[in-house]
Amino acid sequence: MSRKAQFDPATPPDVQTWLVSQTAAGCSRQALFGALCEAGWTPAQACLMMRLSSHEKNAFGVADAMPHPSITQSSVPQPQLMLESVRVDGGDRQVPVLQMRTAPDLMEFEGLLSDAECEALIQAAQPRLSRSLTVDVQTGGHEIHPDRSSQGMFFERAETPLIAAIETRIAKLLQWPAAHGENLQILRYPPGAQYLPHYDYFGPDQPGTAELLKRGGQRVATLIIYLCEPEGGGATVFPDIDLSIAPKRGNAVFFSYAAPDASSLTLHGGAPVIAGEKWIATKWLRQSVFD
Ligand code: PD2
Ligand code: ZN
Repeated sequence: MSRKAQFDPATPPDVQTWLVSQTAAGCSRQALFGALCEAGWTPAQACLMMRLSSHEKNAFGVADAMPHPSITQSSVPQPQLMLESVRVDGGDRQVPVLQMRTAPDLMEFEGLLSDAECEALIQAAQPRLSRSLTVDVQTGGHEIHPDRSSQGMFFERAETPLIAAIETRIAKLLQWPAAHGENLQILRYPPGAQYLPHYDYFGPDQPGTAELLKRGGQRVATLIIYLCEPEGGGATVFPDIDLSIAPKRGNAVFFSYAAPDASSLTLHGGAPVIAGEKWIATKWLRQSVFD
C-alpha cells in the first residue's frame, strides 16, 4: 500500500512541502524524523508533524512504550501543540519563529523589536540619511548604483543604549558574537525604491574582495529587521526558492550562507515599494571580528 502523506495540518507549509518532496524522493520515515530533529525541531514536534505511530516511535527510539498486544488501545484526546509558538532566546525577550527553512537556512521572526524600538531607530536615523551605496566589487570601495535606490545610514557600534541593547539581543538570538556584526544599517525606501536581487557575500572572484575581507572576513549571514511596513510592495524576495517575505513592523528575516556561492540559494532582493514607505535595519554577520 502506498503511504499517503500523513502530516499534521498544523505543520508549517514549507515543512509540509519538504516532507512531501522528500517522501516522494524515497527518503525513509526514520531519515525524515532524524532530519527534522537535526534542523532544530524537538522530537515531540517532529512526532506531531509526522504523526508518528506508536510503532514508529518505538522503532525510532522515541519513548512511547508499546502495550501488550492483548490490550486494546482507545483513541485519546490529543491537545494540539502550536508549532507557531516555537521561540528563540534573544536574552531580554523570547522571539517567536514564524517560519524556518533549510536550503537556505532561513528563519522569519516575529516581534524581534517592539513598536517603540522601531520608531526610535527611525527617528534617530532620519536626519542622517543619504543615498545608499553598494560595494564596488572592482575596488572594494563603495559606489552609488542604480540597483539600489534606497537611502541609508549606519549607527556606530553600541552608539546609544538602544543600539547596544539591540546588538546584544541579536548576538544572543543568532548565537554569534556582537563583535562579528557589521554596524547596524538603517534603510528607507520611498515609493518606487527597490534593491535588485543580489548576494550579500563578496564574490570570491571579484578584484575588490581581498580588500573587503580584511575587516572580519566573509559575510556569512544577514538579518533584515522591518521597522515600518509600506502600504504596498516592498517584500523581501528570494527568487531561487520562490519565497517572498512581507515586511511587518518589528518582524525580521534571517538567512545564512556557509559558502560564498550561488549554491547557497541566498539570492534576494527588495521588491519596489508601491505605496507608503518601507524602513529596515540590516545586520550583516562576518566570520570574525569586524573592527
Ligand atoms: O530591503 C530588503 O528587503 C532587502 C533586500 C535585499 C535588504 C537587503 N537585501 C540588504 O539589506 O542586504
Ligand atoms: Zn541583501
